Amino acid sequence: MSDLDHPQYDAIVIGAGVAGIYQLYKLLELGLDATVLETGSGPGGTWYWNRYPGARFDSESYTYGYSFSKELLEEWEWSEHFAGQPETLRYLNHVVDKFDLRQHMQFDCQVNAASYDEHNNLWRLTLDDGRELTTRYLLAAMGMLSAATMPKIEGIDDFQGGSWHTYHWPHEPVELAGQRVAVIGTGATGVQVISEIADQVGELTVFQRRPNWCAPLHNGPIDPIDQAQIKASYDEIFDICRRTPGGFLHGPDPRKFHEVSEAERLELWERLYEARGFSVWMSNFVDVGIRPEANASYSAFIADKIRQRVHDADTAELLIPKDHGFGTRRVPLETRYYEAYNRDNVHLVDLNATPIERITQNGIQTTAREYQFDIIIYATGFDAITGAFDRIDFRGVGGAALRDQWKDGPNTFLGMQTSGFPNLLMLSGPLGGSVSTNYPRGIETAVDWISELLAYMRANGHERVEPLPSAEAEWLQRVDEMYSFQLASKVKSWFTGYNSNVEGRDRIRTLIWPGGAPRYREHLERVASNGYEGFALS
Ligand code: NA7
Repeated sequence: MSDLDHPQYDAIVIGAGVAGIYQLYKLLELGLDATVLETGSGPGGTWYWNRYPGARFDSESYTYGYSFSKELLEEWEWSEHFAGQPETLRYLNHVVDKFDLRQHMQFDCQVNAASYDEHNNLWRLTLDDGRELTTRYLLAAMGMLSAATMPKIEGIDDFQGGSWHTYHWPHEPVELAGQRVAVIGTGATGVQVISEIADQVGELTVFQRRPNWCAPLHNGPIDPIDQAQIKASYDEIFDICRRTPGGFLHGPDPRKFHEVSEAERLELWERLYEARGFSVWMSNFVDVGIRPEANASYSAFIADKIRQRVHDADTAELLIPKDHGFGTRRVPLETRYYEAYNRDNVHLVDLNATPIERITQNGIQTTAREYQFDIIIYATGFDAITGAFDRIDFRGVGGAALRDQWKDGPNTFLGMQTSGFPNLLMLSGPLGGSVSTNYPRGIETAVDWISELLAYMRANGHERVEPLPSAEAEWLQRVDEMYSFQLASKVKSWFTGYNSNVEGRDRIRTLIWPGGAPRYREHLERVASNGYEGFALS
């Protein structure tokens, strides 16, 4: 066969993050000729890029590592309950080297376009270095929060000091001591940065549009006794993660809000506020995310916690969300975040009262005044989940553009594939379960399922897989219906695909599977055991 009709690779994976690394491992295990293409100069994805001060897990470290290798679990020692970015990046590099994956990875290369050649049933990729590569299967592992978005504010390039989006934080050390620093954005990232640098910088000014409901992370070092305990209980840890909706160690309290007395409620809530990690969000009464009065009551409880921690009453009120209830957006976990505002060198600017007019040479001009800065940090978030797909010109059958297909909202079956794009398999695809779960737990599910699909196809002589539009429509309806019960579905956030800085993203979309990991896995298992019902295999 000529080069034109025979693909160079059996499989190309785009992205060398948590998903791409494990997917590559499985593809090689299947005996496929596979390569990974990665924009960064090394593996790690999220943990390669997000080098901003304070970047760390909100997942317990020992629930974030891969579960597929007992030897890896045994040899790796996390130093903290919630590891910082440098440690996680070291871990992912360790995995890559341990399983000899680096030789199958190509760094510093950006995929610009990928089009499906129907005649030859292969994908043609165009890279920014001018190369063209072909593959039978194309695995999208670009990450769910990898398309960083800058705010639409005039004058960003005029600023003479240092300024970065947190995702593009420099690899070289940044001198913060004594500097006048601005942070724009108070999502999970902004909250981590602010908490970390408040006592390092000269002056810190936070520009807040909407506050979020933040709660204590309760991080700490893992001592040798805990370390031994963790290693001895990995089976149990992963078993709990398999059973909880979010893939964490924290599952809901089965009781409903109205079933218990106020004293019992307060007892649970005080306990949750003192508990590690996402307990404060995920171990609550089952209906706090669904019933407005239950949610309002819990939100009032957390608001009082904020008032107790912030000395200045006006500042405390500004930090308490008024437009959404607790847990309806991503809950940032923090270490002394609210206490940062008690420091004399930390200032809060409410952008609703005084919006930013422009960035100037020297700083930020709001409707009230000009602020002078040495550094501006943009913690302004991402074009979530579909943004990474939009940045590559994916063309399916008949040259149809994926960007057009998903313009009014994505359609997929199980989050794994979208119709008209055969053999394009998505590891963190929209409407899928991996994007609403403790990421590596969701990713292992997706990678294992896709790998089994590829093995099945090979065993049955199939070389092309694509979802049926009917299965896709049913799936979207199911996801929509489930999501409509949740208070989060009405709130502007990256969960609902809202991003004021991106054309066409200034409205709510259905983006994630909301039914929890166990139920998602049931769907995957049912589809697979019925001979991949809902997919056309040929
Ligand atoms: P988020 O959670 O999307 O937060 C972005 C923040 O930036 C949020 O506070 C936004 O305010 C703010 N923002 C965005 N654009 C602007 C403009 N133009 N002006 C002022 N403020 C703005 O992103 P993160 O990086 O914090 O977190 C993303 C995920 O990464 C996180 O959930 C973790 O899972 C890891 P808004 O709320 O839109 O008013």
